[in-house]
Amino acid sequence: MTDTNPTSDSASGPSLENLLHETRSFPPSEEFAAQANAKADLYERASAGSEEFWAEQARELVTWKTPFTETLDWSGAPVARWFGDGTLNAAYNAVDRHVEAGHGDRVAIHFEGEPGDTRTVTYADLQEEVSRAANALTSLGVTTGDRVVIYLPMLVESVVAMLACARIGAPHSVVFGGFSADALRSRIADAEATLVVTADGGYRRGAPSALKPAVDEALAPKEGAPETSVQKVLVVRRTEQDVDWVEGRDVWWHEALQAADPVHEPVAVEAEHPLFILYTSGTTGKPKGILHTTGGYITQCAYTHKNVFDLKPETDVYWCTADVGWVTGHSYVVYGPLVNGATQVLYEGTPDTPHRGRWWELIQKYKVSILYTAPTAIRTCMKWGDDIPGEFDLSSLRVLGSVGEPINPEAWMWYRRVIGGDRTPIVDTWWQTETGAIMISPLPGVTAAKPGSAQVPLPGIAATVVDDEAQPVPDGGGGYLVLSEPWPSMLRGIWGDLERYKDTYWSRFEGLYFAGDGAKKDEDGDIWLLGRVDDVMNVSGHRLSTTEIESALVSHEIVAEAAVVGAADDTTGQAVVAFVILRGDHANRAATPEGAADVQKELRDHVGKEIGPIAKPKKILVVPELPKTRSGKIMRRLLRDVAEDRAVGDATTLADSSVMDLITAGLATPS
Ligand code: 6R9
Repeated sequence: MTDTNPTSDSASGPSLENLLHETRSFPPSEEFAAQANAKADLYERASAGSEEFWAEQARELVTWKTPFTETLDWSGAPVARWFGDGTLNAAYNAVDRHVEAGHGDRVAIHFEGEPGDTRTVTYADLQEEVSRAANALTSLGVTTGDRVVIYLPMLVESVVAMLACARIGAPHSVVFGGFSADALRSRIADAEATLVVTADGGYRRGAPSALKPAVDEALAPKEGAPETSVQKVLVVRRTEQDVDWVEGRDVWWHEALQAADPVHEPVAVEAEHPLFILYTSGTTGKPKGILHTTGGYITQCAYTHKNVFDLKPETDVYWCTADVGWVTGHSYVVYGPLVNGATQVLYEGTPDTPHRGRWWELIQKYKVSILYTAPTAIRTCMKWGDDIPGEFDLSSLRVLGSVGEPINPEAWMWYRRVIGGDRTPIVDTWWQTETGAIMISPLPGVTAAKPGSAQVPLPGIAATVVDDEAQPVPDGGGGYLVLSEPWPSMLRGIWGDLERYKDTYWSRFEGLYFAGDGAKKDEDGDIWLLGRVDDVMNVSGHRLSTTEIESALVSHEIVAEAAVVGAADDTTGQAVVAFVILRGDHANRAATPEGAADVQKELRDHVGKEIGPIAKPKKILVVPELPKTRSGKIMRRLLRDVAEDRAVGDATTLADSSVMDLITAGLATPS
């Protein structure tokens, strides 16, 4: 029951067939391949010796203050040192050098606020603003090595604050703007931050939503909690809501920047100087502060951003919809695109404000050519219907990316057909907060894409699937995803807890990084991600992947979204329980008990047909929404509570905490 080994015989049995027999294949068009940054020879160049390959990338894509002479020092494994004797500054690389190269007038950021206000920020503007902010931080007492917590909505200031920290060598720790005061307090305490950057509020779903009260609460004395390390709070004015003010502690961002010198000399730091700490939830309650350093991290961000998205900085308009509170926002809103000198869109709000076509309208308006988003967003748009994107001109798009969870083949096909006009390559990119940058992904001008599979490790990356004994599985086999060689943007540890770092990632298999994801290799050797190992269910001794049953459900025409959990079951160990959102009018069908029973039967039979009778959900619950984190991951833990008839656990990290009420209220009526 608790055995989550996805490698036993049953895993390779009929249950995975529908995923692994994907026969659709989308090779790049000749025109695309001919103009692509990455050609097939990149794989050969990388395998010729990955250390030299990475050194080459680091020299080509990054400007060093002191060039490095040593590439990798792995003698302190599992803590790597990359480019250890080099010095550089990440903000200089992201901003100043583009201005020095004559690109000061290039737009860095097209900002679009949710209410429709806009701001165009060139690289020269960004240089001035980041310099002022760096001087302001310094005058507020922040020095190299001090930690700064950033708790902001998606604003230009969020990017500026991160780069200002990088400019003075003060590691930032961005806490997602929707996290609670308690979550903020524990992260501030763990990082021992001395300054917090926040805002009065931000716009969300058409209304101002306050932010500063959470900071006030997080910093207020609390019984049993240590006294806060925070000396100053810098407050961006966005919504002009009334805020409480602590004299001597709180400072307006605009006043501090106005008073600051617009010129600032970036601090050259060692390649291994901490750039940021980003907290992710672990299996225990205490969040893990994932530590990233400077040289290797920006090298791999720039390398992947250039090759996976085929970025042409002079002509592309890039848009990654992730929030900066998530690692995707760090690597693919801030460091990757800016180090590469890209022009990008930054959007503050939600995709359905004021209407469900907002994203597509933005793509039309800014002629976005590269879009990077998450499967959950794609499935949501799919649910809203084809005619909404159909109203807009999306012909500027030329590359589409996906990240965050496995993308079901049907959602992949929809993304390509409806958003990509049946024309654009799709890159399904696998990586983690811990890996810092993309690790497994097709190359858009090289790889024939296969819907639903992240496919191949990038040139320079060593990823494979192993069994319980750490042996690589043959094609067709399943097991655990591991990384077998160090990579430049790998985490350098968990902040303040080296043992936990070793335990979590390096103790499962000797000498291999254990990612925590189940994976399969198909007959072509392509990698399929099957979700977290703890999302693998065991029903009557049969190994079933949540992802796979979800894909089967979503492939039925009446289903828009599905989430599957394994609920404890006296007889079968675990039982499959599915939560589904029906498409459009079909939702009405489930409104009566008879209708709901019909829908259930139809879907159970469908899963039985697609995967096999063993995978048929024991229960199928029709719901209006699914509980998701801000980064778009379904919180199966909460659904498991519902499935097992327990009180619903802590829902504070949900993007919308009212969703659980909606779900449980709907289920209270007999169906
Ligand atoms: C970047 C990011 C990491 C976990 C990872 C895996 C899942 C991410 C995926 C994917 C299948 C993909 N994941 N990308 N699964 N296909 N293309 O999401 O980082 O928030 O740390 O999550 O997300 O389970 O282990 P993070």
